[in-house]
Amino acid sequence: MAAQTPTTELGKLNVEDSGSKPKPDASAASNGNLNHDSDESEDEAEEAAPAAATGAAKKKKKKKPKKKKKNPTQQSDPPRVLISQLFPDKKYPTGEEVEYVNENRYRTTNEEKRHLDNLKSEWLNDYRHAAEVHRQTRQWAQKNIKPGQTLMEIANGIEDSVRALVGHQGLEEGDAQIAGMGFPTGLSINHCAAHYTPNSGNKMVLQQDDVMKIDFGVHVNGNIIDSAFTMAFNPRYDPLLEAVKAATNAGIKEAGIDARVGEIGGVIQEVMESYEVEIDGTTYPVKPIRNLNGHSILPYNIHGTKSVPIVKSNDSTKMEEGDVFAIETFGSTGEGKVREEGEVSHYAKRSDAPKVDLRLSSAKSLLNVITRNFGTLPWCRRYLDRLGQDKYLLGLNNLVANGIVESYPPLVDKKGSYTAQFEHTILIRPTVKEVISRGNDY
Ligand SMILES: [Co+2]
Repeated sequence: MAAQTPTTELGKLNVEDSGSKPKPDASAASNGNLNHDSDESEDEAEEAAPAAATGAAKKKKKKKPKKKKKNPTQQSDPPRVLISQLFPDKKYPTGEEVEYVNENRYRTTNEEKRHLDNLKSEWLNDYRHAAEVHRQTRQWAQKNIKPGQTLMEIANGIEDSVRALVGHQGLEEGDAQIAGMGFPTGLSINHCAAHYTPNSGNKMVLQQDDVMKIDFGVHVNGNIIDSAFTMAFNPRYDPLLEAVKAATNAGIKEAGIDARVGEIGGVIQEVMESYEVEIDGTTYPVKPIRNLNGHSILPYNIHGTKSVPIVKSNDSTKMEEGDVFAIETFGSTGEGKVREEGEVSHYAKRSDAPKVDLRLSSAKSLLNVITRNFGTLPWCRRYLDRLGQDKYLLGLNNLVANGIVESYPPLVDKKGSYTAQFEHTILIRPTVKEVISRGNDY
């Protein structure tokens, strides 16, 4: 999930368009169902086979072979098998471990630092668990998302997978805070860079020439994986996607203990600006979106206190041992600057919410629902719908106006421009840097 630069000189921006929310194309059929074949037959074939090999004594007993339901050993399509079942020892795969360099090189083998690592093994395992859910969900999504599908079915496909893989549907109070969505599935298209997800009734359909940023969070015990990628079906966008992927990886490489965030921004900018992309005969420089940032992550709190700019800055804040960061970069063929526009879908209760005596009873009761179900984790309107809430907009807007709930409107660059994003979560461990959400996809 993108962090906005705290400066609010957004008003000065004179990008002259309104109502630029991408419109659904009436001509495209919307029911491109997510197609998947089931591979359930495998287990049965295996169970039927070994009878002949067993001795006579066993044969007698085996008059009425009871069909034993074996635990699945591989993921289904769509993903519905608990990750904890696929890793019966409950040890989840390690992300990409990168050794520190220079004055931090000693850390990799240092006894004291290894001890510090071991003290947090449970936290680390929860984080790796969440990362594996993210990888398996997104790799299924990458295979199955096609033009013609509605954003609604794409978002539901991802969220149904995440909830099934952690085994928490989040329909009872408190359940969504054990494990599940770390924040809503952003499906931001073309000049929209971030924070778009369909609200109920949205009929938008993914188009062949769209560039879609897919940014979703998975958490286990409040440890949030924030990781995003970009999908396009027209190869003309490849250089744009390459630029942003390379810039994100450059930022990840620069990150480490005592690294200054402003300098990381400079490296990201340099890599991103070394690319250009030709679209319809016009060549565009790839610009970093300068008012979007990476950010630190805290338990149950997607935007921690530190920012990681994606352009050079004199912010000398340092990364420290124990920090968790979302390194995300955005590239654009437009202004390289976003502003808020369109209907809000993403919200979160502020961790520093003031104690306000709410006069509006609908706001009071909605706040209870939010607190009990999501705490300070971000959510979207669809999540209220699935809890059976309705007619909540007045109360919701009242909570936003009172500074209790923060709204995250869609963030857009100039109409007609294209934006891309790649993002990973990294752990600044005592011994190594772990790119925990790394996969063989990105
Ligand atoms: Co983020």
